[in-house]
Amino acid sequence: MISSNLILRISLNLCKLKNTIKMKKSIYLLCTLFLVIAFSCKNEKKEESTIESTEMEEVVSAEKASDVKTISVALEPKSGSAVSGEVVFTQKDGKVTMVANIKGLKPGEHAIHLHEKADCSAEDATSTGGHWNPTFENHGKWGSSEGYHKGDIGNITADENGVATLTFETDEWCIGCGDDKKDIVGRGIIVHEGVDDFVTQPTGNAGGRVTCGGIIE
Ligand SMILES: [Cu+2]
Ligand SMILES: [Zn+2]
Repeated sequence: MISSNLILRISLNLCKLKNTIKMKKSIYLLCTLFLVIAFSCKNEKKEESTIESTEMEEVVSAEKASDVKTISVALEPKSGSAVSGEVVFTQKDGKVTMVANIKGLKPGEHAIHLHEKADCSAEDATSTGGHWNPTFENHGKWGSSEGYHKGDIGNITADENGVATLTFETDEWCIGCGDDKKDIVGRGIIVHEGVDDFVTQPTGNAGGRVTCGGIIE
């Protein structure tokens, strides 16, 4: 690549040449052409750098404004099941959105909860402990006036192919904020064999634990 400065120098020299020798049409044209190229190159460079710095400013201010945090969790089969999936938690503007994609389920409803610990080591996932309940309330349906655990997400429905998806949003959770009553980091995601009845204490009588994932930063 020939730099614009070099082109500019060549064109200026050509212009001098034009003055010393008898004016020739071709030299005059070349001189003009080079000058035009040189100046347009310089202008392009200026525009490029202006666009780059504007884009960078926009990215920085967007990050500051929303402070987005994301954790992706892989679910592993438990209790001899073939249930697996992925759960993504995203914190933005003071809310956490959970998007779950689960496969290998029996068609129909299944309970889904956050349990106390991110430890999925046990074959039946009992190593995750009970429902995450930092506010010491009764088990119940999310939002119920009679109380609910902060891990009582509810039920998901698997289609005839055993696939279930869920989008759940709340401002009662956070990702890594350090507030024991809100922070989901260090908790476990459990999907059950059965349905949460929202009544039976303290489990919802949802049966075995068929898949497990730890929420770890
Ligand atoms: Cu559970
Ligand atoms: Zn519960």
